[in-house]
Amino acid sequence: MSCLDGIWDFLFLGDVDLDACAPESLRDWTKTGVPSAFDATPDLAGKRGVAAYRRRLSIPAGHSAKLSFGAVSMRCRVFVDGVCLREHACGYAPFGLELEASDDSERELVLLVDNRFDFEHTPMHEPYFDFYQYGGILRSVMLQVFPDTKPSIDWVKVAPTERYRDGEVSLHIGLRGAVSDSMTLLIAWDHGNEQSYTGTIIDGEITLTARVPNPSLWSPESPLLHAVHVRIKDESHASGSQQARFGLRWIEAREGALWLNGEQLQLRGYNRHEWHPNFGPCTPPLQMLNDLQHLRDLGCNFIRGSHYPQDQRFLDLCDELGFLVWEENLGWGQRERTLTNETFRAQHLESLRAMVHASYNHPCVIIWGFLNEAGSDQPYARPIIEESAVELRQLDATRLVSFASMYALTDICFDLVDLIAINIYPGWYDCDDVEDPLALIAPYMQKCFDHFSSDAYADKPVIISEIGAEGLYGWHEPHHDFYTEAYQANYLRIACQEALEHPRSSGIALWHFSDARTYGTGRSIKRPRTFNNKGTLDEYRRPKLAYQAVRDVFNAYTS
Ligand code: ADA
Repeated sequence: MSCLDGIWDFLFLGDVDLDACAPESLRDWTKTGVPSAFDATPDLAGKRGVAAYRRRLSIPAGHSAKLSFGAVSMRCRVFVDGVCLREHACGYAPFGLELEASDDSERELVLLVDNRFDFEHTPMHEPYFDFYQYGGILRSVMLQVFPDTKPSIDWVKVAPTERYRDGEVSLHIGLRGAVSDSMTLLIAWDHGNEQSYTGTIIDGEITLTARVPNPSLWSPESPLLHAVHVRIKDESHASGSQQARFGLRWIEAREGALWLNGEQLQLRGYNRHEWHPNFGPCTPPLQMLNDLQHLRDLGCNFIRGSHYPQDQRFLDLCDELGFLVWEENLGWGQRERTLTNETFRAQHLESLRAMVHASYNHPCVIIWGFLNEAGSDQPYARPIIEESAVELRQLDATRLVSFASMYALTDICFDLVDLIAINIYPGWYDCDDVEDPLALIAPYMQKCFDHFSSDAYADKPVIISEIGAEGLYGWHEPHHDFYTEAYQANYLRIACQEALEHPRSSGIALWHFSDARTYGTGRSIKRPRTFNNKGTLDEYRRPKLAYQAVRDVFNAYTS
């Protein structure tokens, strides 16, 4: 597998018809970096339209190949040697493209990428979301070359079973090329000796139950990882073999609590947007690592990856450093028009499948989420929420399924998921005539937890999946009123204390890790600076007063 990230040819075409645009007619190319958001660069900041990306591909003649795109936003058409081979919509979902063998070893790859809002083609993206949606090749592009006709291994997925303590895993191996009914595979665990396994092929896939020798459990305190290498017996070519990294751990929701490896789990963490002013949504790995170091220092063990599938490099770091992750599909406040739209439903399900396929092996991911703050207090939302939960459980029965609700007390869909997750903002929104809004936090949280103490919800764990207040970096004044760092610090201190003390609570994810850009025009929420300023750190990761407040409370709960 090779990574195609680097400097590519680039051209911004602006307001042209994506479907009518032909790569061979394009002239006057310039350069850009991949991955990147073109509208996060100074030249094209805030621009919407079509951009073209181009580079050469070297694929040995007679070999087939697969291109994998981590994320291309929002809608794109992918051309190889002038022929459009793939269209894709939903900017954050990974997708792939098969390339047939050719006599020519040099090929040309062109992507036309459109970042204009267009409900007909890209109903998953809407301009009213509270985070800026960018355009471009946002994540890594990978190339895998395969021998053309010979059988080879496409992908390997590993899931711990209930006997994870003994090292038992179920291994799913996707095959390609000329495959028969069964096949013998050579499997090496943790770079040890190869063992032979024979499996039946069903729908191009072999599923085996196997045992990892010398198993070590993965946990936030001890994030030990295992590796598996799989190749087809009697096939010498290295290109058709695959390896995967995974962890042995077990997540459960029962008796109203969360359990990791059989021990009760309390989540302490943050929601995090993948965003930095210099890079937009394409933060480099070192920035990701810096963020995780802050989160570790804050005493966190949990990150809700809001509000779209995560960068694989970020999940790799979470695996290595021992953070638990909620990964969710793109969604923000959808209502009836969108949730009942057929294109939306199809893209939403396709992107759920892509997210699970891409992130399946990460032990850090314990929860699959979807449709943040959809209209889940209304009957029209039930079908898509049910459909999403069913689909996710079919794709992966080893993780929990949930959505973050803004209707703590009136939601009608909590029965459909494993974990109740509520986004609440007492003391921030809807408190116009209140003299001391901070005094609203504890009673409202109590009311929510009481609500979930009834028999109807008894078995389901409850977390606060969002809570927070805006604090403008550097804004101090004696009233300690809204938008001051002091108000935010007091707010978060109370919220953390209440959530971690209450017996009905399985944890809290604060809104938000660092300030992030939103919109200033149109149907947007008009926020100061056009930023969501609820970060505990500002956009350059400068800590606000809240940092120490949260750190004090969270660290008092670390074991
Ligand atoms: C919602 C939403 C977040 C953010 C937050 C806020 O809960 O899920 O994305 O917009 O509100 O700051 O109001």
